[in-house]
Amino acid sequence: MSLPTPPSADTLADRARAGLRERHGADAAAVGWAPGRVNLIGEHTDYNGGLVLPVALPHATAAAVARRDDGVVRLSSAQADDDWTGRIDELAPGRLTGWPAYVGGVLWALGEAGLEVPGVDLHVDGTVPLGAGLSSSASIECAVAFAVLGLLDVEPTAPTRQMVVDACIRAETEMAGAPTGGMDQTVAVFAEPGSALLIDFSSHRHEAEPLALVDRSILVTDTRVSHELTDGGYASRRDECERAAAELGIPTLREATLDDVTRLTDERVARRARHIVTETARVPATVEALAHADWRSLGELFAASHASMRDDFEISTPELDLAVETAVAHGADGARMTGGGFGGSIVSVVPTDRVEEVVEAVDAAFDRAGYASPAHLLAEPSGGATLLP
Ligand code: GAF
Repeated sequence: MSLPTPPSADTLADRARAGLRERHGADAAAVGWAPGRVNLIGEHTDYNGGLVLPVALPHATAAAVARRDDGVVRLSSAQADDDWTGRIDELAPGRLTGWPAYVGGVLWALGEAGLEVPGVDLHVDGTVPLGAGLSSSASIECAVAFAVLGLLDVEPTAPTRQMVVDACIRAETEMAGAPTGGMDQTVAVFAEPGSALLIDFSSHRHEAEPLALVDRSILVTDTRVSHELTDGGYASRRDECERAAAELGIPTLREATLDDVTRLTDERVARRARHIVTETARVPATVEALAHADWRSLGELFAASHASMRDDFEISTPELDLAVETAVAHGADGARMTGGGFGGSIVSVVPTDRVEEVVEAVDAAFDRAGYASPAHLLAEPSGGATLLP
C-alpha cells in the first residue's frame, strides 16, 4: 500500500523560500533542513543518563532566513497565522510563548553560544505532524539553527553540530519551558540515512546502527490525541526519576539496578524507576534483535516496553493501547507507544506486505471505539540536519 510520502528536502526548501518572500518580502540567504524522529525504543531514558534508539523521519522542517541590518526579528510559520516581530537583543527566556519560542529560542541560544546573530526575517515550513510525539519542535529548532549557520557562513563541522544540539536543547528547555532530555535534537542533527542512532546519555556518545529491514517497514500511527511536553506530565515523570536517584544516592537512574529499585520507599516512584532500569536494558537487546532480523525477540521487547510505559511509567492512553494491540493482532512483529507519551504515536515494525492490513485494522478499531481517525506514515530512516544550497 502507498502511504503519502513527504516532499523532498529541495521541495520543502522551495516552499520555505516562497513563504519568506510572501510573508516578509525577503529573499533567502540560507535554508536549513532538519528531520522529525520516531524513537524505536528507550523512552524517558535520555534524561536518566540512559540509552535511546531513534530514527530520523523523512518528514522535516525547512527554515529560510534573510539578514536584516536593523536588529529587527520577524518570524513566521506556514503552520501558523500569527507572525512574531521583535528585536534580536530582547530575545530571552520568558519573552516568547507558543511556536515563536522554539524559533526565537534558537536565535537566543546561538547568541549565548557565541555566534553574532543579527536581526533576521525567518520563515519555517514543515511536514512533521504537530503534537504527534514525532519531535516537530526539535525539527524546527535544528532547521533554524542550520539556517543561521548558513547565514553566518559557519561550517557545520562535528563540534559545531554538537554546539547546535546544545543550543537547541537550551531553546527548548529554557525558552519554550519543556524540560526534555536531548534525544530529539541529537538525532535531528546526527542521524545517518538508513540507520537508527544509538545514543548513550551517560557518555554522550552516539553511533549509527544501519537498519537492514529488507522485508520490514517501520510504521508510525498517530492517534491524533495531541500531546504537549510543557503540560506538566512530562516534568512530573522527570521529577520522580530525579527523586528516585537522589534517594539511592546516585547521579542518575542509569546507575540503578532492579535490586536498588526495591529499596525505594515510595511505591509510585519505585515503578517509575523500574521502567527506566528495564527500558535502558531493552535498548541494546533491540539493537541485537534488529541486527539479526530476530523479529520474535523484537516483538517481545516492544511488548515489554509498552507494558512498562503503560503500567509503571503511566504515560500511555487508551488510544495508544488500542493501536498497539490491534497492530500486533494484525501482523506487526512489534508495536509500542513512542515519544513522550500522554498521546501521540505508536511505532510498529511490520512485514511490508502486511502494512495495509495493519493500517486498515487500526482504522477500523478506532472507528468502532469512537476515536478520531488515526494518521499513518512510513518511517524511511532519513539523515540529519543539513544546509540546502
Ligand atoms: C520527548 C523528549 F523531548 C525527549 O527528550 C525524550 O525524553 C522523549 O520525550 C521520551 O523518550 O520526545
